[in-house]
Amino acid sequence: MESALEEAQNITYQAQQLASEEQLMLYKKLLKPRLIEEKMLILLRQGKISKWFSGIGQEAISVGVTAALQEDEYVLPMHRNLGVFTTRNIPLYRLFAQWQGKPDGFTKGRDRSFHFGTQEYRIIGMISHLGPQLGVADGIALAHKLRQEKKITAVFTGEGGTSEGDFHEALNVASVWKLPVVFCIENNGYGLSTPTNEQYACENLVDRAKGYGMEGHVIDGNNIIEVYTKVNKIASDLRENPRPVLIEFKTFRMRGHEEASGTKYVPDSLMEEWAKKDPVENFKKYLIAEGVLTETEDEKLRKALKNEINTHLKKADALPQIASDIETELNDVYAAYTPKEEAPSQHTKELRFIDAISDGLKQSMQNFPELVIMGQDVADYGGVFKITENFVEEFGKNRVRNTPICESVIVSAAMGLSINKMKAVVEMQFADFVSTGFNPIVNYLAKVHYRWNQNADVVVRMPCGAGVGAGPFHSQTNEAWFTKTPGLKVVYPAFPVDAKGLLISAIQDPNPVMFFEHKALYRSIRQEVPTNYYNLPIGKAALLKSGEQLSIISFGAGIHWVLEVLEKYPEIKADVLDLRSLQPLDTAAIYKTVKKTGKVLIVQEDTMFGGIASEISALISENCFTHLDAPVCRVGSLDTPVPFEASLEADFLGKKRLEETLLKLLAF
Ligand SMILES: Cc1ncc(C[n+]2csc(CCOP(=O)(O)OP(=O)(O)O)c2C)c(N)n1
Ligand SMILES: [Mg+2]
Repeated sequence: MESALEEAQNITYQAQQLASEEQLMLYKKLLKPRLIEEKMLILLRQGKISKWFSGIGQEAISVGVTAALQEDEYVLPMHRNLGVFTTRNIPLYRLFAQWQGKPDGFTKGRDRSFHFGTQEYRIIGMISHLGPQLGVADGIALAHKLRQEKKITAVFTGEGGTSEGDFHEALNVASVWKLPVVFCIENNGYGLSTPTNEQYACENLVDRAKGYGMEGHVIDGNNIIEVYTKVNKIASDLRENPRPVLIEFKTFRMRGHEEASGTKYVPDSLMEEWAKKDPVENFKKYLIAEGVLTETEDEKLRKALKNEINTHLKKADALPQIASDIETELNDVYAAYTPKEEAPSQHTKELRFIDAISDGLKQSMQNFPELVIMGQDVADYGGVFKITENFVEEFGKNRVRNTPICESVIVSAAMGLSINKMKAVVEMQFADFVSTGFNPIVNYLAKVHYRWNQNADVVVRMPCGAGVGAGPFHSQTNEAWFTKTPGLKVVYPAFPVDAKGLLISAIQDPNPVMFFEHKALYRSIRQEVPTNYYNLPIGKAALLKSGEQLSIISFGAGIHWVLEVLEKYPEIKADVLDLRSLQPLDTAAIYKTVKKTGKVLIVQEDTMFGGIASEISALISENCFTHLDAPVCRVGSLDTPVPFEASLEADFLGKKRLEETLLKLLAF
């Protein structure tokens, strides 16, 4: 006869250092997600829930890691980590309401499954793209470190997710900055249908720790005692000596990627081998063998948990569904915010465009002690355009942070700073390079308020634009990549006074702002700029010139092209509207000028097709049709990449076609 103890040998527990109560506490926490999942599988078969990513067989990792953290330490789980949520004792009806898309969940029906965060429980859920999570953990840990709080942050990824660039970027940054992050890889053998030998070629994923200069551990992910005691020890150490640690938890995915997709591609032998290592059953047998638990007590425990689950399910079922209301949906895209007006001073100083930006940034750093600037070469070097020159002397290297070359994880880290009560300005060295940070901007920063009411207090500075012979990768003005993404604000000043006041506003605003700075204006445009800390409203255009013949609408360098042409033709009487912000767009000012003149020319530096000019043109056609005396005209650059050679670039730029188009429109 096989004794209970022999069966338990599938996993060797070394629980001696834990009191019986602590072992029982872990068992209860381990059992809870298992029983919830068993219930979910029944509901799934009944068609009562839609999608389910099972964590059966992996519970010891979620539960052990979360139990080792302090309650106010952030944990960033993935799609199989139900045990994180239950260990933090979220009332179950709220989880059920979340999965049912009800208002008592965490996303008002806007995002499904575990795609949510909750500050109340210090859980920051994933976005579908997996990787950004890791950089967000860096940012949260950075905030703790800057405030000298002895707190760690734990973040999860599957072994599949480790192939994403974000994994490498996040580990590297955490190591360079010595951030107290516990990176937890749940290696469950598969990423959807892809086995580990098609995912990576090193022996253990933890071997990568060495390459990033951090320590790594392999832990048996099915052994709750090992997970809990080892993570506990690591966590205590990291709180005192902040640094990142990589842990590879070996485990196995016992069900399909999601319930509908099955496990046909998984060899039976593997399933059988791992079934013997079930984390719940083995621990139960161990506790019984050790006399810590009896069968009767286990029965009682299961009954109590099932009762809790059923009671909460009933409660969730009885809760009302969402009553869709379009106004509420639109209002929740951005965090509500009314800026406190800071008037410009009478006292001014002549500044170049670049100095005005630097001035606004410096005064913002003085005004917000929680503001951090991050970017390549921004510290001692002062940034490639010298915007942050001498900032280190005043604010120190903690707040003016040089970053490795990894836009994606720096944007994600900025998100993490915001989650942990700080503010961030990220400098793209050139706006073109935002493409490698695109994902977290359009998918994380832009959507986070709508999804779970978390603001992204981040400004991304975008030195952009052509006319300086810099070629296809240092010349783009890529505002249209962002104006079409709900959740982002897009600001694009053309003058020093606006640049300073709008940058200050952008930093004050709790929403994510893409701040475009045209490089060609940096050292060519000067103005008397108020010396104080003042702000200007985002979303308000400025009427630069007034005339009856036509309206010219533009922004950024385009405005200066327009003013130059009008200087050549002083007889032309035009309204010139400088948009200053593209999102929100001052449609009232646009309609007003169009209705006044009946003719409109929209000028942008970006390539023509699909640019903001097209959107403005459509709005005018729809809203001012009866006032128009001519077709809405656009000037934009050629639909080619930006060439570097001077004559090619001159032909590329819309400026080349501005005068001709303007005269044609006037003559219409
Ligand atoms: C960027 C991106 N690519 C692909 C997917 C589709 N996808 C979702 S989960 C997943 C597998 C993830 O595997 P792993 O990281 O090992 O986690 P596991 O599901 O095994 O827990 C894939 C391919 C995605 N969500 N995001
Ligand atoms: Mg996996």
